[in-house]
Amino acid sequence: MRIDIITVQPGLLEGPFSHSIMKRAQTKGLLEVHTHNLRDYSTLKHKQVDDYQFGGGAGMVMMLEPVVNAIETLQAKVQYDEVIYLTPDGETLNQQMANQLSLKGNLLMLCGHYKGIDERIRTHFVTKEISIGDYVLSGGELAAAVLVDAIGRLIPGVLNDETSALLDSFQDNLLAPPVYTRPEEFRGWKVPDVLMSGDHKKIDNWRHDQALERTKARRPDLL
Ligand code: 6GU
Repeated sequence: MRIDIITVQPGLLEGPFSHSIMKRAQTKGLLEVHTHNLRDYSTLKHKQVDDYQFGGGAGMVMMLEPVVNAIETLQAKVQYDEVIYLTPDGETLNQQMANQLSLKGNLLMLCGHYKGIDERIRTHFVTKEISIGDYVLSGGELAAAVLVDAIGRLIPGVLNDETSALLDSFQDNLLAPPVYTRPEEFRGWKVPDVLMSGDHKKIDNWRHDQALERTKARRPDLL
């Protein structure tokens, strides 16, 4: 999969993909992430990319021309399955959306900033609008990083069997059960007996019961 990200803050996206699983996905050749500085696509002096909004009001708006220039330059090289705009008024990201997007070949992401982008970009270029939750971030970059991570780890071959995405919270609409590791006892706090029993059928049943109980208690909306 190839993911291109258009942003006015490319520095914010330097860290997130250079570590751990996202790094491994790229090293294995399963994921390519390219960031593009929107300013490089401005033809105005001072590389301007934002302007005052028509009708008045506080806050700048990302201009049409640099964004269109960036999108069309990239589209001339790559066939994108979706052009995604990261915005707090988009559809809220969930596991099902991440699953669906992980099956795509190439994605183009556009990070919003300031008051947002000129509406004509949304009308004529954007195919999907995604938010990562009901709170406001200063820009779409951290949301794009979250989205790339959620998608990237689902690409076949990125995770090994032990960390298989199939065992994750949400993958079956249940929260994950509690987990324990050594030592078996610490300050008198003991690991549940069933996990030390060696009876895998019993352990599976216990984990499923715990997952169900936890979901009922914390996220009944998922059931
Ligand atoms: Cl995608 N962008 C911004 N600026 N804030 C957000 C968001 C996106 N998702 C949740 N909050």
